[in-house]
Amino acid sequence: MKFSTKAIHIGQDADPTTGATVVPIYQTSTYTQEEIGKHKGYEYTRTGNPTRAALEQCLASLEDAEHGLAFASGLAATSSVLSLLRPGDKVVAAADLYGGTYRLFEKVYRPMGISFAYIDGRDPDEFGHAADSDTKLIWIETPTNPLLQLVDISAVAEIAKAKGALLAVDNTFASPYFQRPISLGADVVVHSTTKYIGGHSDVVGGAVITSDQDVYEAVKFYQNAAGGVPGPFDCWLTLRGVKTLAIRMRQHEHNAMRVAEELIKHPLVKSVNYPGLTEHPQHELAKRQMDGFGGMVSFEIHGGRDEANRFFKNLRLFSFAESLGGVESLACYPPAMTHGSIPKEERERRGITDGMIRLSVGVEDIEDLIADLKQALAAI
Ligand code: P1T
Repeated sequence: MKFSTKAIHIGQDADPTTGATVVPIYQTSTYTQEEIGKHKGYEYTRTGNPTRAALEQCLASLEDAEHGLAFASGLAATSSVLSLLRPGDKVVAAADLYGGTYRLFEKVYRPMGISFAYIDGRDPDEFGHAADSDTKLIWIETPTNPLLQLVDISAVAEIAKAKGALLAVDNTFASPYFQRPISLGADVVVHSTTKYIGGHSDVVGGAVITSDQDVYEAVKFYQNAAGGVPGPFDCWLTLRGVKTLAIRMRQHEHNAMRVAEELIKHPLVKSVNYPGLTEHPQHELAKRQMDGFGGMVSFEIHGGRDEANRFFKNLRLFSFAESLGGVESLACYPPAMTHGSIPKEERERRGITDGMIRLSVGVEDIEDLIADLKQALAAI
């Protein structure tokens, strides 16, 4: 079955009791059991819920994987993968990553005795150099947030295998429509389903997807034991979003490409990060490991915080907001927003300067979006 069909059908058979064509919202915390130890497969919604199960099956199939587990947020999903680690274990992570993930690593898991080494993910050899016998997990995003750098998933998967570490890929920016890391050798995929998968900026959620039975069982145990599960209505909203993922992603990409091409010509723009541009240093890798380039664009302006602020204040269509992946276009200022939890020196060392702007290009009419960006740049 092909992607768009799976998005609409997997996990979404007609409801066995009523025939409802659309998976119902099973808004119940508990299930009446027939006798001790005899029930219809569900006991308590933290442990399992049919609406959540539908979403989990659908997401697993979209990533060409065996198992999916849904969480209350992307960070809850990330945390469930980190729960596999024990004090003394080490994580090697590509340095460019969502600020909240960095905060979770540094402020929650490092004090618990896990160590984190950050390397330039663009060079696969760096993972090999940084990984030692304590390394249990390699963590990457690709494309990265916010610099749109790429990590070679197959190359890093081989290194992870040789070192006996798991490779986890945060696939939020690409979405499974454009990239399926498990097919490229990754062990675990994490999503903030808040973004492209939900697609309408109206629900927060996360997912862990894997074909590794041991990882699945450990993360499922954690999901039930720690309890960071999404409610049935949130699962239903996310599943509703998933149905149109393919057509939305195609339009996001089409619009992002046009935006990147316009920005790169603009005199006030210093540089543009978009994997679809032939100028992107990893454009060839993008073509190899992705089926498309996505809807995220970041760029640096000639100027700093004040100029960026004038740009944001003058936008009319793009909302100045955190998050990404919804149908509406958003503009964000990583140094103070998504990556504000990374100390300034560390942030700048990683290339997130005060002139950096990130766009989540939505699916509105492209001429309107370009006109909005041009008039806001003119106000700088
Ligand atoms: O917000 P939450 O659903 O918990 O997801 C966290 C997360 C994980 N991974 C990536 C790549 C992300 O971008 C995020 C959340 N990011 C934003 C809110 C943002 O604006 O970048």
